[in-house]
Amino acid sequence: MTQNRALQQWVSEMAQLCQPERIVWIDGTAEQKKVLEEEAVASGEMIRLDEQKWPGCFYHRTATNDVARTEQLTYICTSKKEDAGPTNNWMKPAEAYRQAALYFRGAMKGRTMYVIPFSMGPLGSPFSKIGIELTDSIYVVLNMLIMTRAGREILEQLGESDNFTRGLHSKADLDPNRRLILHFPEDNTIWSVGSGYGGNVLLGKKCLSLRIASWLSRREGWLAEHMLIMGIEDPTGKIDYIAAAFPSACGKTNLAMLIPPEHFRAQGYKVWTVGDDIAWLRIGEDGRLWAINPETGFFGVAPGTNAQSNPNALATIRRNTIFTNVLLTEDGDIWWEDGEGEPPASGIAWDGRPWKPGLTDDSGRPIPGAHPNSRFTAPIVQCPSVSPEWDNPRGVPLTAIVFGGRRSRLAPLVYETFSWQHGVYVGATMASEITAAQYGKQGQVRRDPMAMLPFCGYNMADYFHHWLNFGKKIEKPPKIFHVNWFRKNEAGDFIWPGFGENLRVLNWIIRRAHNQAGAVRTPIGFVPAEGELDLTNLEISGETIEQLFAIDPKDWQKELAGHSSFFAQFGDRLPQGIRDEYHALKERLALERIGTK
Ligand code: GTP
Ligand code: SPV
Ligand code: MN
Repeated sequence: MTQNRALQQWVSEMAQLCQPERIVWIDGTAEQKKVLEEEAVASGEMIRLDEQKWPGCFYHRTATNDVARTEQLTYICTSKKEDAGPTNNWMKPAEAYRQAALYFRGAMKGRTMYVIPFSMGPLGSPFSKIGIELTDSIYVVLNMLIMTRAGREILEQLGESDNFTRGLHSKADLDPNRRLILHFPEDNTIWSVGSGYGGNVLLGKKCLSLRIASWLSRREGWLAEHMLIMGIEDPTGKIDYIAAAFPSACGKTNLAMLIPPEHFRAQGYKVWTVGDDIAWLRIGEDGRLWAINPETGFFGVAPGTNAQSNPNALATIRRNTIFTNVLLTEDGDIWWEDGEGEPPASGIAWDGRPWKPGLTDDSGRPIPGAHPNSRFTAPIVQCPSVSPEWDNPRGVPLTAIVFGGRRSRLAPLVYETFSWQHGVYVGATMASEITAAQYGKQGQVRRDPMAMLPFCGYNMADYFHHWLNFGKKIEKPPKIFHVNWFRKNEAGDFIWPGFGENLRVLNWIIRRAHNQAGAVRTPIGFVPAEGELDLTNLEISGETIEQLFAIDPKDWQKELAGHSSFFAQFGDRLPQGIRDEYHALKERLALERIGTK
């Protein structure tokens, strides 16, 4: 399918290593997709769902030990350890290739190796990057066909160039002891072996569009970020775009598809979805910051998705969607916790075991039918709120950047940073409670700078430096904010209603960015002045609002100490701008009487 010698040679070398029975090139046609679906159903890799209820939809179950990204097996393999930095696992490239080759050798015997040419970003956009993924998983192929622009036209675009990311993936024997997710930024190469789960194996997503892209973006002068992109249209028809970085399973998909509360809808406010997970940011000729979503689909968290929380997601996944690790019923229907309707009387849980409502484990906790990190893969064009600009090769211009995390305490509902440099500091000190999207102790707070801890493909200190420098080059930089939808009361309940109501906060953010809203200065940033956050028709007490904006001096002193110990690991490499902001915050906390608002 190609005359590209570099590509041909690489495919043939990888085939020699993995020894597949045959090689199939993915051409992006509907006919080929249909054949692959039938093959996957015949082999049991996928189950076709009820055609009436779920047209064009499939079900897939991953191995029970393979249901989230495995950060402890994810490596950045650079010649020098310092280039990967203290927050990444590191291996010498030669050693990493050697070890993974042991697992890849002969791993595709009796299997087909699929060659997927794909583009992250619209074909021909200056933003875009081409990758080729070799994989022995039809599930991966079918997901990549939803998540990326894939097929013959990518090869035409590539021509004779050898400028493409080389991605090799094999499920091998799905043995967690023989599993590695390796990135070789110096070689523009990704090797993933022993897993079949999303973020580990859909190589265009986190591996290319964040880890490899972040490395490239530093050299080429742009930013690759773990951010949603959305447009907010006001009653006059003006659209403001924002990009927001929240850690995994902290609300990006939900915010990107938000439906305005009635009070705003009636006035004519609309929300437009551009992307829900990844943003590539470049400075435009007009001096503004422009963003594209390099993907073409959503790989979203299923549990919690219902008509109340996210009707747009629900409408998006009605057809042509792949469901992974949710609950399956005998008659080809599916269900998940906090989804639509009552749970079915019985079904098969994500782990393949029989399930019925009310099952509990030894300690009396309910056993979920769907895995908490179960997911849907659906085309963005099916989303009712998809922005007409979603695949504009120029991207969309940003009014604001928003950082946020899952903090039961500490961080107020929203605050505005004092400057780009302060904004970078706030991003760099982001923290969040661990969720089911990664293996680890759930609920524990960890630092997750810019939501990129697991995704930054180089030394995080250099990444902060790149952010600081980058800001100096933007003539009209977006303002930077921090939000927290997840504050809890003593009883452990969320005190902010969240979801659609989050528009109230975005509305203040946009008005602030245009100097049209009042604010009060606190040591950590600006918070909305009395009456500036539009709470019309929201049943929320004054006391709760006070709790939402409380800035507790004791908590913030502890937080400051946390910043300091987090930064210590970077030693001399930590940029001066970050040190300056640390001292400035320390001083503000010491000097100013803390006002709660
Ligand atoms: P990744 O795909 O892992 O990067 O996650 P994400 O950031 O897109 O998170 P997503 O929108 O899928 O939300 C994850 C979980 O957070 C779901 O269970 C949601 O129901 C919940 N959630 C999202 N927004 C809110 C909110 O405003 N308030 C509360 N309390 N929960 C929310
Ligand atoms: C995340 O964990 O941030 C995801 C899902 O978006 S995965 O693609 O698996 O990384
Ligand atoms: Mn994500």
